[in-house]
Amino acid sequence: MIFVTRPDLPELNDLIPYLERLWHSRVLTNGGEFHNELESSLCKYLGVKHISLFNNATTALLVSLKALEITGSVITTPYSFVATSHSLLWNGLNPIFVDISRTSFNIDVEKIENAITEDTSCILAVHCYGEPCETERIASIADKHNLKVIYDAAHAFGVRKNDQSILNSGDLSVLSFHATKSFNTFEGGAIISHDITTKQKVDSLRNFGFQNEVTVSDVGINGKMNELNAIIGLLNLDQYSANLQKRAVIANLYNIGLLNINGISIPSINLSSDSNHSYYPILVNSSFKLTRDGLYDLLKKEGVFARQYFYPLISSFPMYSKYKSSAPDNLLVANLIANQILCLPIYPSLEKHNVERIIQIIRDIH
Ligand code: T4K
Repeated sequence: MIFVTRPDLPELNDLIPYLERLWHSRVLTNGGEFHNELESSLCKYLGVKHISLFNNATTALLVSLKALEITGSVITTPYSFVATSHSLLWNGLNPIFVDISRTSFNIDVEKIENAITEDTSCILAVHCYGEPCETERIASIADKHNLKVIYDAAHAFGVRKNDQSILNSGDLSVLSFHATKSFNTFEGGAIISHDITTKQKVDSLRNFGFQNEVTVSDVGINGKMNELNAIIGLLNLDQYSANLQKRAVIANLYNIGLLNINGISIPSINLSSDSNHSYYPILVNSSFKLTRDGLYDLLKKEGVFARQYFYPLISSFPMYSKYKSSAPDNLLVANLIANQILCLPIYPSLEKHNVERIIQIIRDIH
């Protein structure tokens, strides 16, 4: 079986000296040496000021909303992993879904202002598949309406725009280091903040709300990353650039192999030289010989497990469908894309002959 992704792993031999140090120190979590080293290495690698590591991105999303004291309703996208919107409900906030762009699959900036209500306090946008949102335009809307901006950057590790890390946009950004992501710590995540006061608040919320040994100042959570995950992160960071090259080679093979197939379109993120190639989405439209689901099934029969990220839309899950903004006629593009999307396998150890086989299966149908 070829899966949509396979995690990058460090060499076992490289892991052993770290494990020996860990066993010797017996500092397993709560801000140990590997955790702190990973925070500073990531700041340097990503080009950001402050990073707070988390046990996963979902907890980091919960904390980001809490840290900015978001209230009322939040403008967001229905085209994401369900954790994006779940973070709102966990904070007692109401999602307002806005349709997405046909080309980037990110929130459609043209439609944000119309969706803002009196109790809107924040925009929670997603850099979907690592494609940067229109951050300048979102910033000017947010300034005009006095809104905070949080970016769910779960897919956007290492992505840069205008020679700057995309993570420097908005008030906070959240990364995921889940096993399926282009940079992984098995499970993990992070919040990027731009000033030390915000980082300290995030760090305290990540640790139950403790200010010091005897003072708890807020309803925090246990969101800490442990030392084992941090070690995996340090080792995976060493090989990230080499792995990115391998992903780019695979994306290029698909880009060439899937060119000019009637009914298959290749979104711009796959063609961008700034992409981190964490996903390889294609759109299967009605001029293709099979439906999207038909192609998914056929690939599966051939041992290729592609994924329909993101179908169904978040807005169609029962806990979200009751919101007014979930109405399909408010989310026409998102519904269209969700029905056509298919993410093909992409990961550094995916062999060339397997990529060629996937391309051939699709070409043969054509
Ligand atoms: N925001 C956005 C925009 C996100 O996409 C996500 C997560 C989050 C927030 C929340 O981040 P975390 O709290 O997870 O840090 C996966 C991931 O679980 C999830 O992290 C990810 N997005 C989402 C898009 O995909 P599944 O249920 O589709 O993954 P799963 O377990 O089916 O794995 C996919 C394939 O990867 C498998 O078929 C085989 C392969 N795989 C997976 C794992 C876990 C492996 O080979 N080894 C592994 O250990 O959700």
